[in-house]
Amino acid sequence: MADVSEGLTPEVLMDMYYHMVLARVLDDRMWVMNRLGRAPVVYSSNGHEATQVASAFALDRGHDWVVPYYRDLALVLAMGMTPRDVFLHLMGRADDPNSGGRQMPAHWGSVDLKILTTGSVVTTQMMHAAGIALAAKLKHEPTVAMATFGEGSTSQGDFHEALNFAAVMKLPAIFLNENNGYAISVPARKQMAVPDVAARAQGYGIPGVVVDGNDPIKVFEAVRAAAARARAGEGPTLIEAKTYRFVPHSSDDDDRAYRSREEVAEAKKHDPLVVFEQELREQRLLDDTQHKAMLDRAKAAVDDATEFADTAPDPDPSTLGRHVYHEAVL
Ligand SMILES: Cc1ncc(C[n+]2csc(CCOP(=O)(O)OP(=O)(O)O)c2C)c(N)n1
Ligand SMILES: [Mg+2]
Repeated sequence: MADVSEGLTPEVLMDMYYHMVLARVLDDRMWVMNRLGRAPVVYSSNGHEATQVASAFALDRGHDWVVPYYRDLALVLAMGMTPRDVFLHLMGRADDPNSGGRQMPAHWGSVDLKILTTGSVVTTQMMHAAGIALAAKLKHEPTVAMATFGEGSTSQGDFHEALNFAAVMKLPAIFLNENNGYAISVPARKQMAVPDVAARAQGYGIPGVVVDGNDPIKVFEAVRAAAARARAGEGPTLIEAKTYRFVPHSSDDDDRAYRSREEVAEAKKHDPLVVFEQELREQRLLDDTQHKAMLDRAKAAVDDATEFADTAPDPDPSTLGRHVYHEAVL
């Protein structure tokens, strides 16, 4: 963090750090709820927080669209979703703003927050982002659409189609790859024959940028530059944020089957929360008292969300067919 970039005031840096801490604390609690049998499945942003929070902060939040995937807890929090919203969704409650308890956990969606609803089929979100960007271009609106996706998802045909279409049409889209090195148990080297996802941008005639996904400043700068390019009518950018997930793929996965504990311990030396905390301390923006206050604030928000969702009502079974069948059928 040699120089503080434009837009990254001390307040913004601290707010970014708070959202990273909040995501981690919330994520840890989701696992507890799963192991208690209170939440069916968990997909974590644990390890991806810098990439997700900084990319959201680099957008015009409330105006630009994000088209996320299941791993994007920290991203949706940074877009404005609350811990209560997340827990209502996790526990499938009637007031879940994502889907009224109808989608499985980690299927985000909010019209108000400009978060497009998440599909389970990976990489379709890239096409959806291209579609939103096309609509923005046709309507002459200064809107940017950002899709996020894992590196394993880049083996899908949708990756090619979305990048090619967006590039040819010069659409205001950002394709942000969260490269954590694994698609469940499959390492990236078995998934693609090039070391960098970003290298593929060349084939579509658009910029491809590799950034340290554990450094929120680097991610912020890359996404902000891509958003400016998109708004200037110059077309999409492919950004590859290299990061790591510290926990299994989901609460149904046992990662000991495919990666060593030593590898995970080594990766944790670059934990984005620790790296950013150290940077903020060096910049004298954070001290022990503030650090504790921030952790306490996050824990209080997560405690409140847990209790709130735990006692919230389930959806009314008579509404089961809503949005699926005509209601009169039931
Ligand atoms: C089209 C499709 N194929 C397979 C799956 C099953 N699946 C769910 S997540 C996943 C791995 C995706 O890995 P990656 O894109 O690297 O994202 P990560 O979970 O590592 O963030 C797979 C294969 C799916 N949901 N959709
Ligand atoms: Mg992956």
